[in-house]
Parts: sequence; structure tokens; C-alpha cells
Amino acid sequence: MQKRIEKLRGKMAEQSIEAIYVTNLKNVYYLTGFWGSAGVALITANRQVLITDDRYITYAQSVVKDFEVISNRDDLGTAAGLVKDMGIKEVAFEDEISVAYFKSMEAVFAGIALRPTTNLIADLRMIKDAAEIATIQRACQISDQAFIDALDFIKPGKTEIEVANFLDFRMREMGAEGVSFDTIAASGYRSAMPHGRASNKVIEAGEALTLDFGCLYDHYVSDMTRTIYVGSVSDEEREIYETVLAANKALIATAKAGMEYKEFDGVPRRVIEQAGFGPYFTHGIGHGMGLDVHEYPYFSRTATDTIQAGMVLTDEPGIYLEGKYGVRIEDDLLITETGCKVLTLAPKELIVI
Ligand SMILES: [Mn+2]
Repeated sequence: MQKRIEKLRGKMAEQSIEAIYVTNLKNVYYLTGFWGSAGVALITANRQVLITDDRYITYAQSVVKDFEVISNRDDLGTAAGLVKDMGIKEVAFEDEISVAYFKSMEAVFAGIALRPTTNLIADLRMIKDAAEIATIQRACQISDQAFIDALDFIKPGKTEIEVANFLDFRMREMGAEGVSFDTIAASGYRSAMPHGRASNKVIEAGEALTLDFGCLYDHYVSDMTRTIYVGSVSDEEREIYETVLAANKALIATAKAGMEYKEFDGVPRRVIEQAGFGPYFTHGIGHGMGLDVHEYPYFSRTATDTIQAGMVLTDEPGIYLEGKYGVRIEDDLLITETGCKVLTLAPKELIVI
């Protein structure tokens, strides 16, 4: 944790930020180790303070190291008092706060300049340290195993919701705190909807079934997708499946530190375009993940930023033929200097059950 604080201080020094008031709860966790519904951090060049309230104080004192921990329901007033005592003239804050909260800040910090910052901590969070990688890896193992177990559970006649509930429950049984987002189970024509949440639709023989799910393990997420076939698979479905798999694998074969964002998206997209399905790959290739299931970086077809070692990124090409069926295959990749390590290891050769 202290290394993260030192990195943040480095960025603060570069931007001449004297103090930052951190309100995003996941950023508070990232910096302090405190996880709760009420907690803010105030960080200066030589002080680091966590302000929470009586409900959390015992817990906070037991998990938070190297921070002054203050219990006070009035977090803004407490922070403003500290800032004034330290003689600080300007406080940086995270620009994602609500307008209402900003107005409160203006009132309480009267006389002190407020400076919005964008993604200061999100940028740090893009590069995972060894502990974060180990935790994400465990989250991925849990979802891999839940998928393998679901293959024995899925049968014609089950509903999408029954399959989703099975996955969710298995992940909890294996130690997950919960799911990282509402499990997607989309069968038949619904598999052509990239984000078809599980419904009461009954899964029929001869249908595709796309499962996009993940778990929350020790605050970190996994996020994976597999498409399988129930009973049988048509030639066209097989063709789009093999195309999506080739796109997914092409990115795994080429992703490494230094690759431009537009290439991270472009390598798999070209595989799909060359097979003639370009117009049916309707979303971006993936996103960063960690404490949030969607976090920086995000990819576009024009961005020339480069991916870096320590990023955990999803590789999720898809093809969707509206009204018929769709395929998506999603893995979580750890980027390294020389390539990438696939963290989701559930089978992805075409499966017919
Ligand atoms: Mn995803």
C-alpha cells in the first residue's frame, strides 16, 4: 500500500498538488486497505489520513496501516480543518463527484482553492502489483471452475436464469464474495444480444448459449465469456465460432507491452473483418479490470497510447447475427514485457453438450 501512496505522491509533485481529497471508495481501498461505505482519504506530501465514522472505526484501525485514522461523521469538515491547520491553500479532488457534493465542498472549504483531477488514481490502478495479480488470478480460477461445473448442469429445458444461478452459487461456494456483474446467460436468438441478461427463456436443443460472468474475490474481479452449443451446432454457427476463437487467439499471440491501443483492438478485429463478419463485431475488444469490472484503459480504433506490463485486460471479440445467434469468447490477459499470460483457462474449443 505504501508504494501506491509514494507513486501517488510522485504524480502529485509533478502536478504541484499539495493535498488530495480522495472520495472514490475503491480508490480509498486501493490506497488505504479500508473497505466500507463511508471513508475518505486526505493525502499530502507528509501526511496520510483516513476519515471514517464510528461504525467502521474498529475495523479501520485493524486493517489500515501507516494512516492516521480519524472517526468523525463530518468527513468534509474534518478534512477542511486538517487542511487549514496545515496551511494548505489548494486541495485537489476527484472530478467524478456529484454536483451536490462539490457544492458542499465549496462551502466547507471556503477560502481554500479546489482543483479537480481526472483519473489520477485510475491511472495508477491500471498497473497491477503482484498481490493484485494473484488475487485476480484466483478470481479467474473460480470462474473457470464454475464454468466447467456448469457444463454438467446445462441441459435443454433449463432456463437461462437457472444456469446463471448455478454459476453464481458455485462461485460463492468456492470463496467468491459475489458476482462482479449480473451474469449474462443468453440462448438461441438472445445470444445475438451482446449483453442479454439471463431471462426466463428455456434453453432448447440446437441453440447456442453465451455465458458472460465473473466473480468478486477479495475485492477484485474476473470477467469471462464462453459460448457453447446445446445438442447440436450448425455449419454457420461453427464458422462464426471458429472466427471469433481465431480473433481471440490472434490477440493472445501478439499482445505485449508497447502495443498501441488501436492495435490491441485492430489485431482481432482484422481477423473478423477478413472472414467477412466485420459489421457484426459491434463493440470494442475489451477493457481494463481490477477493483472494477470496467476500468482504465479503454480501447478505441484510433488511440496511440500503449499497453503496459502489469495491465490486466479483457480480450472479448464477438460476432452477432441479429435474430439468429451470436458468439463471444472472453479471456482476461495479464500483459508482460514479452507477451501476455492468459488468466482465464476454461476450455474454449467448440463445445457441444
Ligand atoms: Mn468484459
